[in-house]
Amino acid sequence: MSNSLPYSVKDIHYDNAKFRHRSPLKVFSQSLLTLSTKRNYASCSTGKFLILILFFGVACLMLMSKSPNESVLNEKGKVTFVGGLRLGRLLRKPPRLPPRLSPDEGQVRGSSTNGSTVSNYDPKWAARQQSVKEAFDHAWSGYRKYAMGYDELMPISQKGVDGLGGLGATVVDALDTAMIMGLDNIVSEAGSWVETHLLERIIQKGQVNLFETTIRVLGGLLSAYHLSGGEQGTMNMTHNGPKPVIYLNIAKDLADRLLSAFTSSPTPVPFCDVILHESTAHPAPGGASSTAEVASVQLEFNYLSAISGDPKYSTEAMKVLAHIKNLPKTEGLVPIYISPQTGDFVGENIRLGSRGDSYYEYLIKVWLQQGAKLNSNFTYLHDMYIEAMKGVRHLLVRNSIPKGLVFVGELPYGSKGEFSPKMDHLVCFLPGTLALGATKGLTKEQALKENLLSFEDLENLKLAEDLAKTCFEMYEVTATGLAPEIAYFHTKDYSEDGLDGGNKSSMYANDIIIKPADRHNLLRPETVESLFVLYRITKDTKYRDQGWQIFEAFEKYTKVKSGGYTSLDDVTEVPPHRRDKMETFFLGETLKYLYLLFGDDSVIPLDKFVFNTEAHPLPIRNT
Ligand code: DMJ
Repeated sequence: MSNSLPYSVKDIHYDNAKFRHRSPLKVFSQSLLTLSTKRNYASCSTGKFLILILFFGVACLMLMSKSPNESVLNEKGKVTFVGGLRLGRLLRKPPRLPPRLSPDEGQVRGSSTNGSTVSNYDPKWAARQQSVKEAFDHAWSGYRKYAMGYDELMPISQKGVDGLGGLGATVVDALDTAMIMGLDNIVSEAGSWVETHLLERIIQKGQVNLFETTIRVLGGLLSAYHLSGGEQGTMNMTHNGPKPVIYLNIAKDLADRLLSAFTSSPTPVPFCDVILHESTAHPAPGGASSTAEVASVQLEFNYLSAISGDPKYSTEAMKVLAHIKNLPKTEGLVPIYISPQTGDFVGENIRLGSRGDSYYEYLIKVWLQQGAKLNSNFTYLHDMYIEAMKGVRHLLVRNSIPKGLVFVGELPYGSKGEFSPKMDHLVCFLPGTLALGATKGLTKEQALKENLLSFEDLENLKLAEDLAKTCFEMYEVTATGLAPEIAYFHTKDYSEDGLDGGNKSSMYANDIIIKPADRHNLLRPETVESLFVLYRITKDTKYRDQGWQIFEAFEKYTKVKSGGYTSLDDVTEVPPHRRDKMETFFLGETLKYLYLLFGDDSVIPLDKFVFNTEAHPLPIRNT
């Protein structure tokens, strides 16, 4: 895996300066110079000394006239002419590894307390980023006061609940967010809980879901390992909490048990439930696993193999995708269930919402993680992704009426059945994934300049921007400014009266239909995730403004005074009825993406990291 993962543009320049390529001519003239200098020291006569000065002068002129206009930005951002530097460079010692940054420097460059580096610091966004950091602190303080060690906080009843198998999921999900925000006290608290309790829990606990445990707990541990400097040559984001190897060892123990989901199955499709203390696994009650679940554990298992040196994790996980490659699909789209017993898809229900979503996300992200074009073994993933997105555009994308919002619907009975204009909030991961897949993490401007965007990329980027608008309007259209769990769209074939979101002044009030059973909000991250990715890629500040508006609505309606934030029952009424649950992904994802959206682009750059589906950043392989 990656040996050197710079966190800021400034550091990339720094690295490049140290590892600059040296031409054979330079190497030759350098040794000649070194030799003559040595000789002259030995026998110093005036004649020889004059010849030496002459030689130096000629060498200088040759080098300066070769590239008079070549210039670089020096470390202070000033332009320096390279020609003038060359003599110095010839005499420079061979390149050596850059020194590890001191904790303070690391803070400024990678994860300063306000998260902004010098390059594009803007006080307005720095202040907003600070507000997100305070929100995270408030969320954590409620959790630690009332629910430390439980999976989730019930902020209104002020107690904890184990909804995910009892591995303290909030602690692990929140840990890398605290590292990125530079909240050292929280890193210490969470880290020391992990060190003291997590392994014991893993050894003792019973049933957990393979997918949820992988993306939240394993993913959180792996990110914490990386961000705390686990890989040699990379920078630490924190010096607090346990040593990185502690995270790695716990991750290995957990993954060894989770592996039973793969090894007990008669096909490459894993069972969905694991009994941790027995290291055994079994299928879900109905028999089938969710397609998104079995196909969204590969980033984590691949990275664990890379850092542990044991290929078994990656081998098992990648068999799933290689197997799915050969299954029949509908224009690249897949049903949301798959059977571990037969290895085939079950039913015909196609959607990009629950149980379907991250299948598509991981196709492109695993390809990116594995070095994309560097590694042709995984080209099939890119092909599957491109075909699927073509299928999305052809079969699932429609426009609402009267105002023409672009949305992604569902095919509950396959491509021959009726189209449903239903879109889960979960689908709002798609704009970010489409934009990332198009530019591979570069800015749009850069990708266009370098002529890197194919026709498919451009189509996908356009769809990304249209869908991001729709996802934002799902918030804007409600009385609270927060999105419902599910929206329907008014089309020529589908309409329902009197089910608007409660914000009569929204121009899309008649386009978006919100049914009573779908009006809850679980503090989900997908829209702010996409706003973050789109902002990084397009640099359009409207995405930041929209993110801020959403954050303010969370602050207004979901904040619980005594600590924590809560899910809501109904976003269409004010004040909304509160649900009493703070999901782990509010700390793991929602607040992390908002924080990054308002901060400097060089923190966790998108061409160096992929975020797993729970927002835990993992480095991209660069060899
Ligand atoms: C998270 O656990 C993950 O993002 C998952 O892929 C989908 N659902 C939640 C957040 O909404």
